[in-house]
Amino acid sequence: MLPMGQRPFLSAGGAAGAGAMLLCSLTLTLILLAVSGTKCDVKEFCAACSGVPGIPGSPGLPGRDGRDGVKGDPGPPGPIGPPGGMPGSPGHDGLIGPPGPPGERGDKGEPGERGPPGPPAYPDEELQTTLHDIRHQILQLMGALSLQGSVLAVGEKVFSTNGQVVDFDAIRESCARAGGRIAVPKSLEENAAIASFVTKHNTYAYLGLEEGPTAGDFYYLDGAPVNYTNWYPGEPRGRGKEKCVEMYTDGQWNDRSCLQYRLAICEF
Ligand SMILES: [Ca+2]
Repeated sequence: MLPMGQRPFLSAGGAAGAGAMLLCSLTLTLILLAVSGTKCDVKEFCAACSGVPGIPGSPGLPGRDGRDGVKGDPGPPGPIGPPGGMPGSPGHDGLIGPPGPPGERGDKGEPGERGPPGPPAYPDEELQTTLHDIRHQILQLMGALSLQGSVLAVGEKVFSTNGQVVDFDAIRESCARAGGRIAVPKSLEENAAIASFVTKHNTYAYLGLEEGPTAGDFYYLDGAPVNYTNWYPGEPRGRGKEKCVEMYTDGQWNDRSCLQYRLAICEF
């Protein structure tokens, strides 16, 4: 077989074009230089045979995304939104506050229902019976004495007379022996009760009063000053010589000697 480079040469002997003749001559020259051992300067060869520019290639595929950039600054606040949003749910109760000042006193309420009866003050039946009997006996005696006109009860006092007419000391002794003292009125009512005895017996009566060191000053037998008097007009005028006091039948008083005989009236 012949070398490939020899075929264009052999065909040149035919009817080839002028352009083909030029290209083939250049190729032949390169072949000859290579066979003969002559060094070929590539640079000189390339500069000499710069060809026609080729057709531009089609665009390549898009490249990969680059790395994320640096975070930018925050933007300005947006405009306030329109009102009318739904109200939120109620919050929790707060702490209990301090107690307030006391209120005004209210009106008095209606009385409650009566409670059940309590136990007796003295549950001792025997004692109760005794007290009942004593009360009954006292009422019996008061009734009997009142019928005789010798006892009068005024308030907490009981006045009584035995009808005897004796001097002051005898009356004082008789009353003390009976457990009482000679009667002395300390009010209008008591004076009237004593006066009723005096009127009934139609005689004067001594009262439980004594003249003190100063003439005209009379005291109760326990030394207390007199707080009620019913002197007859002008009395007392004994000027220290009438140490006792008698009651007239009209209930008025007169200072008098203690040695007269007067009705004995005691008080209990
Ligand atoms: Ca007198």
